[in-house]
Amino acid sequence: MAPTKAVVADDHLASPAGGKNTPITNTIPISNAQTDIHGLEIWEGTLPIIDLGGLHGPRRSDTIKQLGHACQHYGGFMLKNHGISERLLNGIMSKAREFFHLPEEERMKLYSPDPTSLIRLATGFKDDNQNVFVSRESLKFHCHPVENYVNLWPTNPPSYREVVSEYCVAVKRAEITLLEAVFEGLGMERKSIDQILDNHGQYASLNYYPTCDKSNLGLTFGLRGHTDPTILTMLLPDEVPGLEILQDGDWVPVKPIPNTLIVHVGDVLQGLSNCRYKSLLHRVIVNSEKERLSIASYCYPSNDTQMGPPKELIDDDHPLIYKDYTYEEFYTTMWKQRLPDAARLDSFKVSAA
Ligand SMILES: O=C(O)CCC(=O)C(=O)O
Ligand SMILES: [Fe+2]
Repeated sequence: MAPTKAVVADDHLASPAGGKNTPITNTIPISNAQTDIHGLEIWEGTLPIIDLGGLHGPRRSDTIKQLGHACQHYGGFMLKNHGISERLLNGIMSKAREFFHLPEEERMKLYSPDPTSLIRLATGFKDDNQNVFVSRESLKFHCHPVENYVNLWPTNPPSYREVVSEYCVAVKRAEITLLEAVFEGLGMERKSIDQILDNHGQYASLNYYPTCDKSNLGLTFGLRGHTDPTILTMLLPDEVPGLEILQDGDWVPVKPIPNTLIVHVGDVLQGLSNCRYKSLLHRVIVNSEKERLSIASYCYPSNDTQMGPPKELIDDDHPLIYKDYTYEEFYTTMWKQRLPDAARLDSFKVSAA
């Protein structure tokens, strides 16, 4: 079956150490971490820090439990020891920066308003209803399997295709390792990811947030509050803060940790887990001094994947919340309703029938 052509809304919207990637460890001491009641290390009061390396060895079952707690209580986590080398993290960030610093007419060659395009540049826009400007410019593209798409990618800046493909493959590897652990933690029958998610895909977005004039800061967002219509989103931020998550009714900033990814639970995992895990509501704010970049990798299942929760997750304490629906039905509905967040799943609730 052909891979799904997922549509990711504009305004929503390893095995570590495999292959030639050298595993990295955080050399910067994580001094602002505290511990929560589950014993998880929490970064600056925001998200737990998970060590992906813990899945390979005697700490595997503890790490799987930590992952489960993180997805259940926080909707996301900071991921260290993900197996993607520092060279590659810096490499993709530089390529993204070079791309967004190309002249506008060069970037605009990739512009398309069609969300089903296999690659497209999306620009900032004004939302007249809410009288706000959403300033993110992004280059979005399908990337798994990479050889099916790489020929559509820009050749300018030089080496763009090489570096971006290497990153996409490496982040996908980390994603699969994580997902296997997440599904195991949910107590789902041990099946391969391919069996659960069929011909799953990957979609990436290089995100660019220009600086904003001080006088317009109050009316400008990088991205408005949203959840991602994905299973998981793996986000590589640069060093400039800007991402905020909604926790207990407040927007709290997530400060980046060098060489560390930020992972969001997406709507699809909320549905698959019968709501044990909640998708993370997040937004991006801008500032007047420094541009910001981030690289998002979105993992989504094939069009035909049945998105209802598996039977192992249903019992008297956990009655069925979502009926069976396919991923195609989910994103078609999302696109039609243009709902910004996990409310997109509401029409698939058993009680909505
Ligand atoms: O740039 C960020 O920190 C977040 C990007 C994001 O939310 C997305 O691409 O869905
Ligand atoms: Fe997002």
